[in-house]
Amino acid sequence: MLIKRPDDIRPSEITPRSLYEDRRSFMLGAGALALAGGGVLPGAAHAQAREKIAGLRPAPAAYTLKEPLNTYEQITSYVNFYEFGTDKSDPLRNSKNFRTRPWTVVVEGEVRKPRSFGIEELLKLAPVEERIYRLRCVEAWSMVIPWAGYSLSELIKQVEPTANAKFIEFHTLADPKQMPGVKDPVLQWPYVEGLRMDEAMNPLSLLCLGLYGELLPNPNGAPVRLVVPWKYGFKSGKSIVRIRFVENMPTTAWMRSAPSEYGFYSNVNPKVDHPRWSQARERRIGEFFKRETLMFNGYADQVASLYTGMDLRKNF
Ligand SMILES: Nc1nc2c(c(=O)[nH]1)N[C@H]1C(S)=C(S)[C@@H](COP(=O)(O)O)O[C@H]1N2
Ligand SMILES: [Mo]
Repeated sequence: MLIKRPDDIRPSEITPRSLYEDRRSFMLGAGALALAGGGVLPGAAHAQAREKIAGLRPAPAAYTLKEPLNTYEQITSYVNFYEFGTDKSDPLRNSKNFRTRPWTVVVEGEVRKPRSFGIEELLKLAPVEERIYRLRCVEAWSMVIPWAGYSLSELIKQVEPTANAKFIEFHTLADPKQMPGVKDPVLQWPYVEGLRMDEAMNPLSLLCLGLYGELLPNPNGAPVRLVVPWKYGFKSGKSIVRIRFVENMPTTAWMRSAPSEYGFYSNVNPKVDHPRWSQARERRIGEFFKRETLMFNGYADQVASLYTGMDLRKNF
């Protein structure tokens, strides 16, 4: 299959909702398993089997943005997943044999009921919804993505956090045998991210298990990742293996690597520039002209109240 470079992707290739619906009804009729990338060609760029999510339901309107979706090809081929390489096109190629079964997520720390969850348990923990979110990367590009999952709060409820649980750390897999990028000290591995408890409990915070009605593709963080749509994309850790409830604000992998550039909060904020570039505008992948970046990535109504009284320049 051909992998397009971002500059080759035209606006007309962003899929209108109606076409996506058609594609999905086609897929529903075509049975549960298909090959990646229309992968009938020998030497297809990735060999991950594609599997439809059973019982997926549409999310309420508040979680379903009405904007044209980026295509499956854009979303899986233009990614940041440094464990599989730092070039945006590396993860698709380098993750094709990534093993996502068996998979366990350990949940520990300041909780009354620490335990681990197998990936099959996670798929059944709560009804899996399709949510259409904007994703805004700190590098000033964005996409509109149909994720599948449920609110992270569903998992948090299960383990009963104690009063000491003020923050949550998310640790993602760092397996040098499967992930060539982990040999590169570009970050300190494993990739660690974090949220304040109230951010994690906000219903927008998504425990994400799928994309375009199917289980998550490897380049996007299979089998389970976070999606926190009002924050820069790097807050949404991929391929999570450990969730730890803690009392103190975690130091994330990006804070460790460049503390002046990446703060803990990393809320999308057009008024606070990155030290090396402006955050006022962004390029929607597939579009030519830049668009204005929205405060909290357009989710201010749902999340601005989490930060009342905080100086968002200091707490960047
Ligand atoms: N484990 C891990 N998670 C990660 C990253 C990464 O390098 N490793 N990159 C982040 C960045 S910078 C972005 S923009 C989003 C991109 O998610 P997407 O490629 O699925 O859109 O993943 C985030 N999660
Ligand atoms: Mo990013």
